[in-house]
Amino acid sequence: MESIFNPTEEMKRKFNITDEMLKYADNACLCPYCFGVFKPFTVTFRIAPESVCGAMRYETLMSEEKATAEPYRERRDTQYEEFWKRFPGSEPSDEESRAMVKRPVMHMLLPGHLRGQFVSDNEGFPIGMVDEKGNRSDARVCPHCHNRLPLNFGKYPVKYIALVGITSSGKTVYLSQLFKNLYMNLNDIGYIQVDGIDEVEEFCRANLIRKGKKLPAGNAPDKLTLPVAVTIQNKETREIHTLIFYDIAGENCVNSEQMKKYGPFIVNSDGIIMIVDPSQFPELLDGQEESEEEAAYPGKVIQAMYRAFVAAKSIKGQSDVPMAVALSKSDLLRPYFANRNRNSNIFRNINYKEYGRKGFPYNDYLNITMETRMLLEQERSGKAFVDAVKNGFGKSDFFAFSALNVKPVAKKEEENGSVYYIIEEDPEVLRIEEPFNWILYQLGMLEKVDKNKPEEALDRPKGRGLFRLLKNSK
Ligand SMILES: Nc1nc2c(ncn2[C@@H]2O[C@H](COP(=O)(O)OP(=O)(O)OP(=O)(O)O)[C@@H](O)[C@H]2O)c(=O)[nH]1
Ligand SMILES: [Mg+2]
Ligand SMILES: [Zn+2]
Repeated sequence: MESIFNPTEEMKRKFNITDEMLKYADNACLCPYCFGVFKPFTVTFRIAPESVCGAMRYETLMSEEKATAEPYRERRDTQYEEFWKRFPGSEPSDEESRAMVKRPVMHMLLPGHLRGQFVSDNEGFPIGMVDEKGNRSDARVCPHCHNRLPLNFGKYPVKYIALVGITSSGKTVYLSQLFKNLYMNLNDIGYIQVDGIDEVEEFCRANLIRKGKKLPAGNAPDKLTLPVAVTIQNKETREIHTLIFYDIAGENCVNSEQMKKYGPFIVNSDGIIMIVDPSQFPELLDGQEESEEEAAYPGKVIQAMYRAFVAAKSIKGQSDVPMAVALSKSDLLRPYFANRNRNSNIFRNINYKEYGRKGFPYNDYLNITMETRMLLEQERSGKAFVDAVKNGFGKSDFFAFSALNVKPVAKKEEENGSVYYIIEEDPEVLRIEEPFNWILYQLGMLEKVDKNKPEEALDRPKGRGLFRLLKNSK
């Protein structure tokens, strides 16, 4: 299979591999589901629906015809089933996905498998194939777990971002609101979304945040929420990245048995947004929150993260994966501040107009990170938490946001008495984009900008070669 990266003229003809396509040949791809490694030419495809020989039709065929039809025969996909067996009830169950799974998987270049020719997009990236019956399929699947890959997956560098935090800390509400506002936020920082708009819409639809509607129910601990892929472009440097977001159920962030299963989604992350609930620091709520259960000790998640990153990867002492520690539900902190500092930045959104150019709003970040950290450090438990974060994660910082800016009201389901929450006013967001912007900044995808120096942008932490070249040539 290796030879394909240096294919003979005959192979190029046979598989329709153009020289233009070969520039993508060495892009390393890490499956967003199973984290198996592959490359754009070793990816597999589900054959086109028109090529599939249905089970009933197959039975009617003569034996010689059966031999020819066999590779195209509808079948069970054991590799796919094996993957989803680990996450009961999480398998995509819509009709389209169920039908798709029956279509045989085609390893284009492996001997003994179906053959076809690659089809590329207008830049030469192989996005599909045409089989020997002449039918085209764009359904690219991971060669290891056979899950459908996001559009263009592997064409651009991929960054994985996991959301972690205890149950009910606000991860799903956060992600839904972040996505809803993504388009505008990206514009504020000089980016544009080029792919994944449907995926983002689907997540927002499935986790609807609207006045008078039920807020999303908590994620079931055993469920794997499907990763959401978003492709974004920096308008200045033209660099494109695919981001993969994971919304991990709270229980799976603290329970060590579950961590074995969900650990890979965390360990393979390039950035972590760790959401902490103010109820984990009761002193911040000035006694207003009448929580029925004791919130998990805040150090519990950080301990689990430490085990996942530092201990599992045998790094001595510290992980350098950027971790944005974000205090959620900041609207609940209003009473606390009303008695102390009325002028906190926590309740003010970033004013991007104050910055002469687009990038990572650095002054805002300095203020908020200092304020949040001081807030947490006021009590001994918060101080211990901040120290634990800093001890395990060299690149970590503190943020505060509200994804609703209204207090949800608890209601009881008439039939079974189970509790759900609704909001009775239109939701607003407060600084939700900041932890996300900070991750982009840490990953070298965003340059910091200063309020006072609009002309001159400061250096990014990890300046990319291309970016430096562009800057120096100005
Ligand atoms: N006051 C306030 N409450 C919020 C906010 N965001 C979420 N909540 C409340 O917190 C609850 C839990 O939020 P989720 O986003 O479902 O929590 P989660 O972290 O995804 O929880 P699991 O899926 O169980 O891990 C919501 O139902 C709301 O009642 C906020 O910004 N302000
Ligand atoms: Mg959730
Ligand atoms: Zn896979």
